[in-house]
Amino acid sequence: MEPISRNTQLIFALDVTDRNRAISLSEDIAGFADAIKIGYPLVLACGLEIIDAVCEFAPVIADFKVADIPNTANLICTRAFEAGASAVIVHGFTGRDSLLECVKTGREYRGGIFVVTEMSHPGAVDFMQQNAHALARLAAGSGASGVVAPATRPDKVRQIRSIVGNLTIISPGVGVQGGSATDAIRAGADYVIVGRNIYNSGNPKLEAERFVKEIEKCR
Ligand code: NUP
Repeated sequence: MEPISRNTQLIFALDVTDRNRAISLSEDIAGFADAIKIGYPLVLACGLEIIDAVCEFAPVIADFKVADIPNTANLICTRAFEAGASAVIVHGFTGRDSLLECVKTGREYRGGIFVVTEMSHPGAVDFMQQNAHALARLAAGSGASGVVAPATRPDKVRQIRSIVGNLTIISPGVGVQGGSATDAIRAGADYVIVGRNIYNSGNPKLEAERFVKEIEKCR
């Protein structure tokens, strides 16, 4: 089962820390995004309950980049799904046992698990890049729903697509980080993740719509 359904191919990264702003942005962007990604900045500021509040507008992906022993990974994923998340982002570098525990927890909640391969920032070349293909292979054999791959390096998205087959690829790094939404989609991403370019713009709704129209041109 797909944790989110493909329509606009845009995932909105809601990295603000004020509850009212988070809710009003969710309301504004809901019609343009297939999911809203919530991470530590918002959850640490407002509590886990914010997931349930945002779920009212769009499916929520909890970007907790889980990286722990299997038991703790299970406890973290369980909290995220219990709070209403449709999917959780986890790291794969902790190894097969931890990842399989996340996937098992996801199945129990009929939720998705996305595995980080290579991150989008420059520092990803220090350690992650050398292992990105192995992480993609691990994800492909784990039963995870998909992977996270860098829009800042469309060539890597293409390589990761060839490894993961029809697994879902979600791709951050568009806009402020330098990546292009259309390049990432053309390289094989199913969804692009956009945060600052939308929520820091003067008109977030219009900016989200602009991204959706840009992505549409790739179809
Ligand atoms: O490799 C990754 N790069 C990345 O930017 C993996 C991520 N999960 N992210 C997240 O995507 C990052 O934490 C932020 O929430 C979002 C990108 O935001 P922005 O650069 O569009 O503001």
